[in-house]
Amino acid sequence: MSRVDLVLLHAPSVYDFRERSIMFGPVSDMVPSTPAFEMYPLGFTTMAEYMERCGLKVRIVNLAVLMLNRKGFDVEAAIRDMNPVAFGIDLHWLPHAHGSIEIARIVKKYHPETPVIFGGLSSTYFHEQLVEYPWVDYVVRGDSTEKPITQLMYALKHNGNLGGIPNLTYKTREGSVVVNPLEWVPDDMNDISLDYSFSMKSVIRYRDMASSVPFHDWLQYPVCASLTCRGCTHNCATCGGSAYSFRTHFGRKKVAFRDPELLVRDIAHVQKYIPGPIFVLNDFLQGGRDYVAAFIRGLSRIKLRNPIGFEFFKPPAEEFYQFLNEHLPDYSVEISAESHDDDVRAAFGKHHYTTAQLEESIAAALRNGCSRFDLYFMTGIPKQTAASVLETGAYIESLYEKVGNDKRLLAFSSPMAPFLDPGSMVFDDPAKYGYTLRAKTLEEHRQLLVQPSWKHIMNYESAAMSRDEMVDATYEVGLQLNRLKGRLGIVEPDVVARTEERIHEARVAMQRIDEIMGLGPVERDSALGALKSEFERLSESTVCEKTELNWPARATVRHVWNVFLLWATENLANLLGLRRPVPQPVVEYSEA
Ligand code: B12
Ligand code: SF4
Repeated sequence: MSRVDLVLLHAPSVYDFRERSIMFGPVSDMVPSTPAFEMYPLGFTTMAEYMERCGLKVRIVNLAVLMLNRKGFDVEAAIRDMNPVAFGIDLHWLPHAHGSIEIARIVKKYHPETPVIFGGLSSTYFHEQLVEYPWVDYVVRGDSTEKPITQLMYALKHNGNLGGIPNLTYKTREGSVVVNPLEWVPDDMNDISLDYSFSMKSVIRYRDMASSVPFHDWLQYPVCASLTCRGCTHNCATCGGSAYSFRTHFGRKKVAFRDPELLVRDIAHVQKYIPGPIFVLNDFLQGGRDYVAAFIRGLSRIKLRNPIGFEFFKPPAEEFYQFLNEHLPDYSVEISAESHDDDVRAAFGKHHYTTAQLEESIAAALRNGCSRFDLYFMTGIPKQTAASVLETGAYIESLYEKVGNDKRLLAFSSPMAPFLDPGSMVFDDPAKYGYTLRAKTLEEHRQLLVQPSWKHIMNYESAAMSRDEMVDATYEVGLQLNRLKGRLGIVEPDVVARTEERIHEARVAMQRIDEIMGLGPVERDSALGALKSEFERLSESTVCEKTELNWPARATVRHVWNVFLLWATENLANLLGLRRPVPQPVVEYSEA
């Protein structure tokens, strides 16, 4: 097999999480990942698919999943045995600040001459600090790097000129840092593709399923994402993906949409091979009436059978749910209301709807065939006090009463943790929103990540609620919701009992860590080390069972047959040395 051009590596949040004793807490309870945050960015798939179309060979290696799945997996040996033209590492989510930089160090240890390229939103925000690390050569900035990274790869392979590559930050041989303009910010998402058959072909080609699964339990719960747009029209104060953040730090002045026909094509591909639910990320209602109609009618045209879920940034009206119900056999909805209190939600930046409007929308969805309505709340947001958080349980109980205790409604609450997003309005001006930052630089965040508990790791403190209050309120709401779901028969009694027990134990463990922090360094390390397995057990599915988040999936003979066909054609192509010709996007580069 010919040499791979680019290996994209995804690190765990904390590199040596298997050895360290850290109580990560409920930081990843609302996402499919474990606290290692093993899910790689969707952008790995869009970049890899684009580069392959341009004739480059790209491989995704999810080191975090490999480390989770195999206790003895030797990261250094695996990296040593790779030999690509360049390595790419994501530092998209700031919680990877420790793992990503450590992986870069290991890459340079075994391959000192091989270029190391970073990218992602956090890399963009901290690009100048990032290239100061001796193990990082390039940062490709921005939210759309498919084209600039292809240009960079051409330049690296053919000794091309780096000066003309947009969005690139790099170190010269003499060690000075060059920052090219952030000019590549496309107005639409039509040149790229979130094509899951690309990932499947890659599994077949490298005979390696374990390296490219998106997260730990993906094979049990094969959820797929569909992306309507890049950017956001809203301005939530703590969000690093807000309109403000995109404008100020990522060069994006307006939201870039994917053409609805292309979106439908992406989803048709998923439905061919994968039985899992499809989650449409980023509220497509932001695209306007015509966009919405074209997308939903398109899904009806392909006779979508997979369950499909939509995220909405504000509660839709009844006519819209009627429209969904007419066209889709199985749809679900997700809204992050953050707080039941209108003032708190408004302070967060979601002043565009009230709790009363939200309630009307939930009732309308449930009347119009919605399979499931997930409602999310968050602790740690502006103006939110512990007392306000503690009202959540009673509020949700009253909400259930209003919808006749309908079990299709599922409410969750989680903390804003471990970090307040870099590049958010609060991060950039904390005092204005009543916050103090406990870390500002990339290195400070890297150090925070190896603190003993999520309370010590958090990068902020709100004037309205101390970190101790926040930890306590988070666990208390977890208990309230767990008991409520038990009473309503939404969660089985044995699961309710297990969750209750886990939350109690987690609270005790947090107190124990505070006591341990009062000891001298040697006793402290040994006392924390003794609690390692306890911490691991109490940091997964803490405030609810992760499976509660899952939508149903059903595999059919048709999926098995289509995967077999793909396997057969891909293997034949590999055997005969054929790579099917594909249209090449125009990517220019200049000789040095
Ligand atoms: C979709 C989404 C998710 C999905 C993730 C799907 C996925 N696998 O990517 C879910 C819901 C699971 C999720 C989870 C989380 N998310 Co999120 N998410 C988003 C959202 C809404 C959209 C992202 C998107 O559209 N991506 C588009 C795809 C195609 O591009 P991409 O993946 O970003 O990749 C491109 C670039 O970033 C860059 N790039 C990325 N990696 C690399 C690597 C290299 C080498 C290069 C060159 C380039 C590069 O190039 C790519 C191609 O153009 C944004 C908010 C927003 N408005 O943008 C938040 C956002 C990215 N998420 C955020 C956070 C904090 C999280 C969590 C940590 C929350 C938590 N505590 O659980 C987790 C982490 C999950 C994990 N790793 O396990 C923050 C990140 C802030 C920060 N800088 O740290 C954001 C900005 C806002 C927010 N608070 O939600 N998230
Ligand atoms: S949290 Fe707010 S600003 Fe951030 S992506 Fe969601 S709606 Fe947009």
